[in-house]
Amino acid sequence: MKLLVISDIHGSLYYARKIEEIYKKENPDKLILLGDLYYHGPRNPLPEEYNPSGVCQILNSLKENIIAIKGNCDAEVDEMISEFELQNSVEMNIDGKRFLFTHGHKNNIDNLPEEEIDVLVYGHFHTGFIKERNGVICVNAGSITFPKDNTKNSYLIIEKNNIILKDIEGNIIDSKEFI
Ligand SMILES: [Mn+2]
Repeated sequence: MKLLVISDIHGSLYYARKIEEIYKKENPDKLILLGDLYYHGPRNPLPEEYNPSGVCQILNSLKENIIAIKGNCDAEVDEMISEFELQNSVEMNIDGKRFLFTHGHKNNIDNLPEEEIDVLVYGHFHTGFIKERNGVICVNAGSITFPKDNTKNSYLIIEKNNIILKDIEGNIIDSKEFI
């Protein structure tokens, strides 16, 4: 199974179209969205082509294959316009490893979850990385729209026991094998 993981779109139609391109190129089985889909949020500037309903149209067109997590900028009304469910977090067994997908404002590398997991995957901080803490692989997908601290606009691929952090051109930034 191939997973494409994207976080923190924050209402940018420009980057939602990039997601469509990446989706076609990578051809994943599932697209996991880690939250902060539509609203730009009071801590961010307006993104390129701010158009929450346009972003929603693109995401709804991919709804069959979307697994979506709710971010701290995602409101009740966002759940109404989305034709897919927004969940608080999702646990998944991938190749025998326990993955927890979450937005990151509650659980992150500095606040590991109480559940026993092998890999924690989140966004929220807009800084893509792959690290390890207390035996847990901690992966931040970064933000497709608003990268911070000199990181790149990024996304993740999880496939064949590998977690790969890529920039939007598909160049590998970092990767980690999990066995
Ligand atoms: Mn957030």
